[in-house]
Amino acid sequence: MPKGYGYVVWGVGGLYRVRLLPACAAAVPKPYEEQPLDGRTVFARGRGNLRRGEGLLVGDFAEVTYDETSYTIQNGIPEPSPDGTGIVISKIFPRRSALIRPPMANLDVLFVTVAAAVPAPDFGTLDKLLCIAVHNQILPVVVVNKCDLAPEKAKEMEAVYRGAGFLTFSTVGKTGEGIDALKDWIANNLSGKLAAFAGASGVGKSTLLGKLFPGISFQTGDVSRRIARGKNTTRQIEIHPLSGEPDCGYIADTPGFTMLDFEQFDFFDLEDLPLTFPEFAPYLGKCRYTDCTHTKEEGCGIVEAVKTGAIANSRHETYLSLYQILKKKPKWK
Ligand SMILES: Nc1nc2c(ncn2[C@@H]2O[C@H](COP(=O)(O)OP(=O)(O)O)[C@@H](O)[C@H]2O)c(=O)[nH]1
Ligand SMILES: [Mg+2]
Ligand SMILES: [Zn+2]
Repeated sequence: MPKGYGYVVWGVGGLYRVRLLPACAAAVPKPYEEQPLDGRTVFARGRGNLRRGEGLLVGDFAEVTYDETSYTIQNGIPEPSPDGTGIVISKIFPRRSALIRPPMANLDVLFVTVAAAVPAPDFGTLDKLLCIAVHNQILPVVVVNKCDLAPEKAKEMEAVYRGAGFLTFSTVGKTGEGIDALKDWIANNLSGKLAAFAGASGVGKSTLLGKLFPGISFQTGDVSRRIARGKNTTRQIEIHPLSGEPDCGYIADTPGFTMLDFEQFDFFDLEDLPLTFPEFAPYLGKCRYTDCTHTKEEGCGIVEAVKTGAIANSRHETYLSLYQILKKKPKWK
């Protein structure tokens, strides 16, 4: 029976869509011989323990097995069955990352969007989201939008996050200023990868997505709002290929992943906290006390660095507040 490989790009109630890659795509395990449905996006159902849907996530890289009932030849071209008849997701490959909410596998890059003003930036939530990305091996990219509304503040934010080691872009979504640099980075760094935008409501995510990916029609309305309205809507996450190229990147249709979606989930334990602040790395292991909590100790390299300005005060403040939260978190899950 033919087998194909591709990304699960959509799923609802046990029915999925898989974008089957052509043989030349880098992600396809070799050796591989061309199959009738290569390059097509097909409906499919999960096999066995994948059937109930719990095992599969949008973003999964999957093996798909199909039989002769799964397509018909029309004008010499194999057309996949419109309802996924005969097409089964037979295997999922190990994930590069997995999030509980938003439920998504293999997210590689998270653009964390924040406005310089309107809404006023909430650094605690922004930093927490960056920690969650770092902890889950997802590359966070900071996008400071609405720079027109508060140029000085925007510069300051850019300095803080760039200084902390994050790739940082400044944009004015409304006019398109700064978009080209972001576009270039995306064009050069997302091949074969999956990216999403997150950020509080109103920071300009939809505006940016529209400018960055004019060919893709995203759903409107915030995911979190849809969750609030009805159940099971979280399954409607969709990932869009960025082009028709075999090794193209993908962008998740998440115009409204607000911070909240991530917040109660995918959190981590206290001992992991310092590791989620990239700018702490040079100091870790060098404090006077081996059990240093980096909150207020004498001889703490991190506390010292905050004093000299090498680490931004606002970042350390977030560290302190997350430290208090995680201290109360039970060790078991
Ligand atoms: N002044 C200014 N307004 C912006 C900018 N980007 C987006 N907006 C406006 O901010 C509002 C919210 O934008 P939207 O993209 O819907 O935000 P979302 O909720 O994050 O998707 C809209 O009225 C946009 O026109 C910007 O860079 N500067
Ligand atoms: Mg939006
Ligand atoms: Zn310390």
